[in-house]
Amino acid sequence: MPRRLDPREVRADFPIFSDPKWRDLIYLDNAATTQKPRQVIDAIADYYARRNANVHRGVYELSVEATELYERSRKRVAEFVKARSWREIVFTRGTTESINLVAYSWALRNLKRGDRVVVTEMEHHSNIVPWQIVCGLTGASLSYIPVTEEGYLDLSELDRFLKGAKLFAFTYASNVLGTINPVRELVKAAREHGAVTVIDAAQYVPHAPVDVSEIGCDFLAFSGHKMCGPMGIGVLYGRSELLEEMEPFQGGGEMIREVRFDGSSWNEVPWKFEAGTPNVEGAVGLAAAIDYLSEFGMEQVRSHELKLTEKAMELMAGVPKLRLVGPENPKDRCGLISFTLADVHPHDLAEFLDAKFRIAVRAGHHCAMPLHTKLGLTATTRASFYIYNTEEEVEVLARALRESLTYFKVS
Ligand code: C6P
Repeated sequence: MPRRLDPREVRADFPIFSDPKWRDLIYLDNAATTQKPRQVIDAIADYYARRNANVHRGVYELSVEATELYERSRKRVAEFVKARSWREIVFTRGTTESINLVAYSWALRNLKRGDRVVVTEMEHHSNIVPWQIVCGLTGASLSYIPVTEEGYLDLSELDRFLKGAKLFAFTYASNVLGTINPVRELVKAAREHGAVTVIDAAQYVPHAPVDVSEIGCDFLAFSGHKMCGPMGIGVLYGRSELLEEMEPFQGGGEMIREVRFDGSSWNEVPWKFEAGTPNVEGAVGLAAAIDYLSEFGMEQVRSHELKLTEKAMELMAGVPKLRLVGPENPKDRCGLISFTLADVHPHDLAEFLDAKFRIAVRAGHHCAMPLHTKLGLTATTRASFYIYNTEEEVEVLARALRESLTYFKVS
């Protein structure tokens, strides 16, 4: 039986919410990074206190145990996203590095002048800039599937976009619009056109069940720190056949089988892509985060966030001069809401919410400048939810937004 997700009980697991300085904090910046439960903090402390050694190197017991712990974490991640094998899981520093790994190890070697890469207009910079760089180096071109006014991908010309495309990279859920994309449909279309698929799942894996084998994508990237895990650890899921044929991303220790003065050969997958001493602490912390989230089950995580999103959208619709961006139907969103309030600058609004109500939200372009340009905005304010957020916090947010109108003298 999964543990019941009662946000008040969940909060007790997160030391930051009982810290005297932050006890009254309303933390609504979970799309940027989530807070960490004691279970994750303890797992990391335990690793350093009792199990720390370099991995894959020592023959002594402590190093063997550290290696087992690191590799067990990989298996836990594989299970969590339903990969066919733990060999399909590469540890990286985060979503950004995972996408760059595909850009440099796959795209740079497989693209040539005249080839086409397709992304969408709702991508985070991490899923645009690596492709711009690789297209610049190879002479391939980059095209963008448009976003509709309602905040969905305009798929009316999907076939035209994908005709002759070599690679299709898209986000599972937008970090600005909240839109959850129809990934199965997108992967199916890409496959019909022979394009390799890369899914940026930074805003989805932390919030709902994911089954990479069923989705059928070639690559999928996410970050540990957005799902109760530590910073500096992320994951690239890659289909075995592709990882096998790819060249390494970086060179150094760990990723080699043999090094000679006249050349080197590579280690097996996935270690071929993990040059240097890996982030063992991060992998251990991520596995602890997965264990923690699994106590509730990702279905429950999703339904809790959906409930908060529905309530927030309903209450925010009643705030004059507040404009939500993204789909009107909360079911089409992950648990985040970006908005503008009259012509109040999002940074001023975020500062006011923090100073007066202790509400932490993000303001700015959220590393999605092209999307903001498309929306005709320079910045938005964003509230994003997680398992420890309550309906009362959503009510305070709505009340605070109403008071902002008076404070900023919006008429
Ligand atoms: N978005 C946000 O506040 P990293 O930094 O590598 O862990 O994740 C990058 C990234 C990639 N894709 C999407 C959809 C993302 O949302 C993010 C991170 C944070 O929206 C920080 S900019």
